[in-house]
Amino acid sequence: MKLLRHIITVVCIAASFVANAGEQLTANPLRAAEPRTVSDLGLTLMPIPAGSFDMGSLDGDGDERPVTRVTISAGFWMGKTEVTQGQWRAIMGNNPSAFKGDDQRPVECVSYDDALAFCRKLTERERAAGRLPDGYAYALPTEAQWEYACRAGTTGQYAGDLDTMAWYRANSGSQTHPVAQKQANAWGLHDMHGNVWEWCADWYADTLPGGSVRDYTGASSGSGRTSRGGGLSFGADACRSANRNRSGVPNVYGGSLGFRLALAPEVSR
Ligand SMILES: [Ca+2]
Ligand SMILES: [Ca+2]
Repeated sequence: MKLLRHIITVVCIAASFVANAGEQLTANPLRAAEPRTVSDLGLTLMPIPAGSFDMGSLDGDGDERPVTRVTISAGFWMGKTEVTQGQWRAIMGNNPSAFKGDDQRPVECVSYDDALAFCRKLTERERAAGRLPDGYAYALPTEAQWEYACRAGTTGQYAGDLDTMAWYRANSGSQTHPVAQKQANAWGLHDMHGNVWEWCADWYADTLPGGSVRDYTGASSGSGRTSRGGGLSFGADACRSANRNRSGVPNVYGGSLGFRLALAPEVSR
């Protein structure tokens, strides 16, 4: 009888493992850890695994608290670099940037709405070409996705040595630089610190929510969106992984504000 109970327990555990594995596959069909490319755009996206991290900081600005345990429930892809001027022109047919002269420089002088328009157009194009998995779309990353990807498993102020990784006030010469010249973080992402600030999808919230949150998406409404990572004319403090910035909408833009793509499960906002 004891043996039988033991066998039943083992079978039940095995069955639940198989069920969970199946569930996970359904929820996240793209968990294969391979980069994705859109070759005619020279666009590469790096795989970001599902997982949990501590969002925020105890020694930063007030809006970085309380430190919040965030679970990213589905793997996604994050642009290896900021969207470049060449990529922008290929999709939108113009180049609004202040710092021109090299198509590998990040696009800037784009508002939040401009960035969303780019995401929508690229999504339509790639979907029509059959290159997008069901339920996934190009989007701005949420703040949580952005910070998770920026940290790439690190818990300090930066994901490595700032001068090696970032163009910022101390070394940029007050201009943008072609993307991916500085060292990538552990997940292969360049210029998360510095070069241009990057729009995130969320409405800016004055504080983090605290506790444990699954797939945090910011405030439900507001008067500004968030941008992250610091930029060419800003100091080291602005470039910290946890630093948050409120940027106005819909028509705020500037020579130090650009964006990077996420390819993630589609959400309605
Ligand atoms: Ca950046
Ligand atoms: Ca701040």
